[in-house]
Amino acid sequence: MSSEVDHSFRAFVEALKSDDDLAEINDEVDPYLEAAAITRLACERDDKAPLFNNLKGMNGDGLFRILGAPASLRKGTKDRYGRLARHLALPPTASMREILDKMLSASSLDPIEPKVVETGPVKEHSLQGDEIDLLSLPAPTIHEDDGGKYIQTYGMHVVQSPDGKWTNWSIARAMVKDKNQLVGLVIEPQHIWQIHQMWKKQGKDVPWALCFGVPPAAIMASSMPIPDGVSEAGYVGAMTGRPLELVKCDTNDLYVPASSEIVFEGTISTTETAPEGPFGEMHGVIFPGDAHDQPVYNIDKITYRSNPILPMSSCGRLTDETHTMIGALAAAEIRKVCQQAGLPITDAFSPFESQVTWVALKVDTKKVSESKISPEDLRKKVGDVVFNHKAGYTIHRLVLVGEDIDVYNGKDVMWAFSTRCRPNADETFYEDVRGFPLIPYMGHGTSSKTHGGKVVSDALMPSEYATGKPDWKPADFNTFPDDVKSKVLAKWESRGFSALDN
Ligand code: 4VP
Repeated sequence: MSSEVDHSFRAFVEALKSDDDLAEINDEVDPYLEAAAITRLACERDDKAPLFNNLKGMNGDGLFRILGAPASLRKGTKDRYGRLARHLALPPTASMREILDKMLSASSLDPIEPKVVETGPVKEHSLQGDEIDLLSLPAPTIHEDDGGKYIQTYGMHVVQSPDGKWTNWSIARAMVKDKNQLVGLVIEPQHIWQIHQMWKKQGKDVPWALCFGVPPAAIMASSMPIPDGVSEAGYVGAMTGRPLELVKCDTNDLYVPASSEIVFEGTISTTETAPEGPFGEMHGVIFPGDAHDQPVYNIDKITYRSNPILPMSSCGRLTDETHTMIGALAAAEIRKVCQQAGLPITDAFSPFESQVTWVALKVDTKKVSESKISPEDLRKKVGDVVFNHKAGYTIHRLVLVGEDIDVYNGKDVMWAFSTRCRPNADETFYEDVRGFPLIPYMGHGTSSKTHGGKVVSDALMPSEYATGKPDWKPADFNTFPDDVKSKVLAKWESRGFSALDN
């Protein structure tokens, strides 16, 4: 690594430590629910990321430790997104807009292809054949009703199209099925599903690797719905400005980050399926007993560094990686897709308060008023673009908001939606588009599990369409006269109120 910045997962864990954002736990913790429960409470309280150094059942090489809540929130107002920022080597005070701009920056740059190196820390240890026994490793049980031990919540799957032109990196959940097998979700329209279909048509299993503890910029890209056919490795290289270092797998022709903590090498079956799930998911619930057949993953070899760390998302109710990453990164891609389609959208974010089922879109109301577009036409243009695009797959409500609304502030978005969007009259519904079956009202609701249930909700007021400006003033502190505000603020704390900067 010499004098260059170390982009490894291990360096990321060190950065959390130096930010005082790591709770190192050295007494023995049970991977059966206990580690997940600690992580869950940390997520629900925006507390530090727990690093479990002493897991019951670890093997002699320290296989493995667990880092919980790798990309959840911090308590502070100034460094709320510090853990995400550290994924991208940004200052911990980076705003969500700065984080998402960094993630989008690579979309307009030439890819920087990865560099192949001979070896790396991930090759320090290995297990093969009968030595592999996932049942004896401390794979976490994350929720009591989960269908299995979800060892894979934050690892990066590596698969390649049969022609070798597209190497896709993604996160998709998977649980332990047997000594050397996983079973996991491979669902349409995800890229891992698209590539699985290609191999299936050829009558072959999918060469596969699963890498835990990858460079954090890579896991961010793996969570983002970047366009079909774009390889995340080159995208990450462009984003960070330098090539990622990869090593070849020992048992197939795929390449994996050399600094990975743990790598599983093998295949995804295109013929064998097994019951998968249920799993306490990103929408904050689990339906006990709800298992479905999904492809089996076969593991031929495991390689790992000394004392490796398995990252884990104890996902569910707010706020964890499934919200900070799946929601936020879909919103970023939706912003880009809207802009590429020529729509007057300047910003996008998925409010946590919607359990990341909504995206608020900030509209350039000046442009809208100049164009004289009608509300109906604007809603339809936006809905047609987003709901027919893969980037909009997980999102069921788009809320159009004006310039006074900060889309990154859930209170602002809820205020606008609740008071400016008249139910039905200001909405355009979509029933003939792909829906997200994981949302409880889809997969376990009253109508189609896979289609519809989407809406564009217009929280722009008539004056914004006519003149580009509000014809109202908010009733809030900020709109008081400056001299009154200064007087109030000057004596705020001396009057016994809490400090203003938190
Ligand atoms: C982003 C899609 C998604 C699909 C499956 C899952 O378990 C979580 C998210």
